[in-house]
Amino acid sequence: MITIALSKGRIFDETTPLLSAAGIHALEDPEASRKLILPTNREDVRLIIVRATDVPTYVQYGAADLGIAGKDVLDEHGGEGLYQPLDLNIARCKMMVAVREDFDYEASIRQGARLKVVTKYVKTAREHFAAKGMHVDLIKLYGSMELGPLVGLADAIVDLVSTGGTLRANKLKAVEEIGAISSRLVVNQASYKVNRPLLQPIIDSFAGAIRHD
Ligand code: PRT
Ligand code: MG
Repeated sequence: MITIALSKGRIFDETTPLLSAAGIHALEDPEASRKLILPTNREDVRLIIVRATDVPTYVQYGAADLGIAGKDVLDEHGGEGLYQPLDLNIARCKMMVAVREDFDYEASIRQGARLKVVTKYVKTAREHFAAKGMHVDLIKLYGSMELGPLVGLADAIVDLVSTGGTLRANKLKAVEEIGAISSRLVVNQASYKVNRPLLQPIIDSFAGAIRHD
């Protein structure tokens, strides 16, 4: 039995065509079902629905053979025990630094100000500012980072941006790009060795269905 770990929402939606290419179809819609284990048309393949940030953990410990997770999530996890054969080019966005529209980020850097930064991506943020030689105080949040600068919790946020609509709606502006983000296929390294005859055709089908645009 092959177990594939996925999160609901954009990753599930954008993975559906890749699964189809491998001849795998979920028998239930995860948005409608409360089931956490979804059977598929293939008796030897099941899907498990987990939080996006938990996907690498399920795969690392072998509770799932395959998983699909954002580069943002994998960078924070560290990727231990994971083989990452494919960039699936789905759920694309950018990791950005953003501040209030009325905040002069460049000037405060020039003045050597010690910025307060809220983020759910503490490792990514720490590495980014360290590489720039900036001293910042990082404050970990679990969501709605955009609120931080509006209520005086922080000067800046490190978060994902896709359309930019959330920043605009909250009178924030992006001031620095940390990197491009997309979702990757991750494979449990031990499972890959043992189950390669079953896994490789799925990986190859995914590879053939990646959209390069
Ligand atoms: O939402 P939940 O708390 O359950 O978990 P999650 O946010 O970890 O999962 P989900 O499904 O929202 O995101 C899964 C993956 O999608 C992330 O790990 C990213 O790799 C990828 N992704 C792509 C995004 C976005 N685009 C994105 N725009 N994840 C989050 N966002 C958020 C962003 O954090 C911000 O709050 O959307 C908002 C900005 O969007 P725009 O379009 O307004 O710019
Ligand atoms: Mg989300």
